[in-house]
Amino acid sequence: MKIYHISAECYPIAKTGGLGDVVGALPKYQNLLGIDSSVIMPWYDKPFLREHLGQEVYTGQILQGNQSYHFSVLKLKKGVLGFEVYLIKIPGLLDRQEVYGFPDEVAQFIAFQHALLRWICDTNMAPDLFHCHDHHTGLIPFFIENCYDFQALKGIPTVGTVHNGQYQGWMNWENAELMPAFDISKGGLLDWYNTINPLAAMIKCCWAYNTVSTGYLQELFIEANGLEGLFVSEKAKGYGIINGIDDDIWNPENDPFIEANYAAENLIKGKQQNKKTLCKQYGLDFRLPLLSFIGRFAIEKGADLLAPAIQEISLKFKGKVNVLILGSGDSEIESLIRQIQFELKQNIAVIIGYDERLSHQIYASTDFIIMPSRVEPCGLNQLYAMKYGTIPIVRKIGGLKDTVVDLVRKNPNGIVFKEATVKDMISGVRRALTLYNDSTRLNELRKRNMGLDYSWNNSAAKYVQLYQNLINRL
Ligand code: NHF
Repeated sequence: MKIYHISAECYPIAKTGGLGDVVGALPKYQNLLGIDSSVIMPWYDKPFLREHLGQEVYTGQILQGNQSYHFSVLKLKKGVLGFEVYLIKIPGLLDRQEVYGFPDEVAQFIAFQHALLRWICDTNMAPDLFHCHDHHTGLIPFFIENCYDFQALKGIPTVGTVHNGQYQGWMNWENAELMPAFDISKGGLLDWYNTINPLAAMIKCCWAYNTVSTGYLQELFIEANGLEGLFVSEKAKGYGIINGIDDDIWNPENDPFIEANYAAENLIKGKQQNKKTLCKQYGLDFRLPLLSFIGRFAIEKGADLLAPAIQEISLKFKGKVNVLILGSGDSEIESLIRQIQFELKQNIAVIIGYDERLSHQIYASTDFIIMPSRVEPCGLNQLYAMKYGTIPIVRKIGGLKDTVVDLVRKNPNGIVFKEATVKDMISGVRRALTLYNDSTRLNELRKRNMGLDYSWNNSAAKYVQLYQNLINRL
């Protein structure tokens, strides 16, 4: 079985969030199950690629409106990632350092999808199934069925994974001109309320869609940034498959980024040593409980609640807890967090930016990870946290609800609070501090969390089963 994952991100080549982690791990675990799973992604001007790029496998040309673009398909050197990666390089469009945020993003992702299908058609490289990730690749199921140039691919099954339904890739109808010629009578499949909506097109045209947790799937039926009706009407082909974590990268026993490696047997000593180093680096007293947030400063992640919650923590639990924040994003949220740091000075560390190495060090050192998300399709941070013997404090939503079991329930692994409000966050923190003072229970929980299996093994097999079912339908 030959599968192509099509994605804008793939760790460690390019990652801005969880999508990169998933696409950087899932194909590897699927190959271990005996299928042939590879990734097709845009080429970026990144150091990792300069170092590991192999040969060019194809050159071609596409037309966008009146503009013609040459493109090439490059392959990553064999054996670098445990799966093949093909990179689409289009000088003038897909040749930049950053993944997102350009004014011509619409043209970039249309060209990416167009070029990769052109190459596959021309080289008889057709897979048994296309697995598309998020709206950047959402036009593929439509293109292969309705574009005159891709008739050879018609009828190949497609799976569309929704990692985040908030972003849909909306574009106005003038952009249809940038697409490869398609059967205009099928144009309605691209449309959602008079705009081209690639995520909607993906849901309408793919053979099956899934979200990255069952909890999130249920939530999308009620609230999906305008697409809830569509998710409901296509419910029969919708699945929830929880993400896993890549144990080769996220494992305190051999993580090269952390000061002291540790396993469940010596977790107290190991975490303690890592915590001492991290706290020293940021001027925090390591004897106090450490509460951390890692992630994007976005409303969706509840990051706007951090500054007022820290304020409240400093009043209610003055000198009793340290808070550490690593993240970047919304500039308003960022400045509120900086301001609170400036005002408090004590018991707080803020690192603005994205730092993969530091994030590993935080999971290994911190006592608690807090996630006050308003929307959380799966959430990976709580899974990384557990793997490092850290206790997650999460809002009861999406994948967090599916993976974190509160202290009062059977087989707990964390603390769950109900609403994305400062009040509920504080009650979670209060319970965390009580737990911290009960070291026997705390260590029991930490140990249990380290033993939980959130690896990709189960979920990779679920996807393979889904592929098989779709292929069998042919
Ligand atoms: O885990 C990867 C990630 C999810 O909850 C996460 C999110 C984006 O918001 O599937 O995608």
